[in-house]
Amino acid sequence: MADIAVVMGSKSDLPSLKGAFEIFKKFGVEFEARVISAHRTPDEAATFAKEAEEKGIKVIICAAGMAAHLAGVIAAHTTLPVVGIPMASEPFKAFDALLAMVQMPPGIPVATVTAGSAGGKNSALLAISILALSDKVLAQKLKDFRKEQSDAVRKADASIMEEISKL
Ligand code: RP5
Repeated sequence: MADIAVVMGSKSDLPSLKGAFEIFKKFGVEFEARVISAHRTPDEAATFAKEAEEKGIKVIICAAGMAAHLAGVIAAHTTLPVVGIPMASEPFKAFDALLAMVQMPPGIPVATVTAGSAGGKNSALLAISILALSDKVLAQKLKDFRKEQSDAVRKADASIMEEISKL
């Protein structure tokens, strides 16, 4: 049973989500991925959101670009936490999608992360931190992950002068 659902507005959004799926695999979190469009398949968007909680999903991540209504529409039909990732498109890059996601009217929140692949990775970590509130094993894995990151920076710090001397 999936704890986390990742919904993308188009299959063209998939490359930006690679980091999210890598994080889920690293943490051993069950997820499901769907392609559902707020505009092209609006009935599926509403049905998915209405049924998600009963299916056992705890967090929904939505990736969409352009007039990015997907996360807001999903959030309108469920009280589960919804995380939005703005996707880049022409001509405004991800700025249009960012505003569409972050500017939700009060009462229907969407936790919006940054655009693109960094947003994909952070959406996964944010969703896992929500699950970790009631899962001690996941909470420890998050702490271990942070330590791994810190150790990598310390390692880079220890060798940076030597690297520069070789330039
Ligand atoms: C949005 O429009 C999708 O999320 C995608 O980011 C963007 C373009 O979709 P495609 O034309 O590539 O299907 O709905």
